[in-house]
Amino acid sequence: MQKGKFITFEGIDGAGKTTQIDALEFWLRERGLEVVRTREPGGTPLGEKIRAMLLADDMCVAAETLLFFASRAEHIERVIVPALERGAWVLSDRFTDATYAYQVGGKNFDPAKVEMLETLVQGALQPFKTVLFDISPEIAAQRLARARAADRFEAESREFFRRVREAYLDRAQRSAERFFIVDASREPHSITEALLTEAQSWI
Ligand code: Z5A
Repeated sequence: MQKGKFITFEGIDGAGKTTQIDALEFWLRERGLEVVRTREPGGTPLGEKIRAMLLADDMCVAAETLLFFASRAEHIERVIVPALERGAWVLSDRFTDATYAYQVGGKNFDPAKVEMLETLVQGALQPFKTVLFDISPEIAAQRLARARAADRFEAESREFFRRVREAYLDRAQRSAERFFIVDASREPHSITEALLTEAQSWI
C-alpha cells in the first residue's frame, strides 16, 4: 500500500516545467512533507547513462522507446516505489505520458507496443496527478533559443512539436481526472499561483 503521492510534469520542450517544479517542491517542503525530486529519462545512475545516449545518439524509434522504458524500470524499482512506500511526494519531470506524446504522437510508434511496455514495467503504477504545461511550439522555441543549444529532441521540427502537443492534449482529455492543464505561455508567477492553488486539493 503506497502512502506517498506521485506527481508528474509534462509538456513540450521549453514549456517551463523546471521553474514550476522548483516552486511546488519548496511549497511542499514548507509544509513538512518529504519530497523526492526526479526526472526521466534519468533519476538513477543507470538512468542518467541511458539519458546521455538518448539525448545524443541517433537510433531507431523502437530502440529509443525501449531505452526510455529501461530507464523507467530502474527508476520505478529503485526510486519511485521506495519513496512512495515511505510516504514521500515524488515529483518527476516527465514519465510515460512523454512516451505517448513523443514516440507515439511525434514519431508514429505503435501505441499498442507502448501499452505492452507500460504494463510490463509499471504494473498498476500510475501518477496520482499529472501537470501538463501547454504552450505553442513557437513560444517554446523562442524560449529555448535564448536559453541553450538544442539537443537531439529539441532540434526536431515545429511540426513534430505540434504533434507532440496534440498527443499530450489528447491524453489529458482521456484522463481528465488525472491531468491538470496550465497555460504555460503566461508569466511564471501567475503559473505558480495556478499550480499551488490546485496543489492545495492534493494534500
Ligand atoms: N522524452 C521522450 O521523447 N520520451 C520519453 O518517454 C521521455 C522523454 C521521458 C528529455 O530532455 C527529452 O526526452 C525531452 C523529451 C524526451 N525532449 N527534449 N529535449 P530534457 O529533460 O532535457 O528536456 P525537458 O524535459 O524538455 O526540459 P527543459 O528543456 O529544461 O524544459 P522545461 O523544464 O519545460 O523548461 P525550463 O528549463 O523551465 O525553461 C526553459 C526556458 O524558458 C528557460 O530559459 C526559462 O528561464 C524560460 N521560462 C520558463 N518559464 C517561463 C515563462 N513562464 N515565461 C517566459 N520564460 C520562461
